[in-house]
Amino acid sequence: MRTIVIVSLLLLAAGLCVAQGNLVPSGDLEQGLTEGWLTDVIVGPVEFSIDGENVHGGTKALLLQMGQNGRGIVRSPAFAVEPGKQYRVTVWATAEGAPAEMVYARVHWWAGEPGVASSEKIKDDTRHAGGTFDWTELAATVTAPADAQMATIRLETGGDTGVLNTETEGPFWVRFDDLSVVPVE
Ligand SMILES: [Ca+2]
Repeated sequence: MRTIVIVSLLLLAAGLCVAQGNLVPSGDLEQGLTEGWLTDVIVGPVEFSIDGENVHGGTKALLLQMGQNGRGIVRSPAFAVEPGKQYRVTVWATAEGAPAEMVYARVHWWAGEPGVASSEKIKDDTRHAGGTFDWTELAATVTAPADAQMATIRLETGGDTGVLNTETEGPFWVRFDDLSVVPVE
């Protein structure tokens, strides 16, 4: 009887290990931009804040407020990935006056810990959104390249150098919440 109980507990533990949770630390933004999160102004002005007025889940969301033609990114802490493995990336966003197709999340794959000595690899985007829209799920299923060891997720309002000359009619804001990266089993 004892053997059966132990085997059952081991199977339960194995099942819990397989069902991994969100790989992004503080992806729900309830603790704000904790250690490892970075903000970057691509074209200013951009103000980054944690906002409790309009959220998708919990009581906090990330707010980016851009001046006309502004562009900003917020980068998640790095997390380990397995080469060749598929991951489901989702984030919720809402915006007012954003440029077309400029609101999305982007995966950066790294051959090591992100930094000066590491190499940045293929980039994959979630679905893009733009204009004025209520909370919308932006998602994609992505595959880690053969030499990827780590990944970061960038929440963007158009951080690509190729789109910097896109003009907006005026200031605009974008909120992000509930960023999640989960291995596809
Ligand atoms: Ca939240």
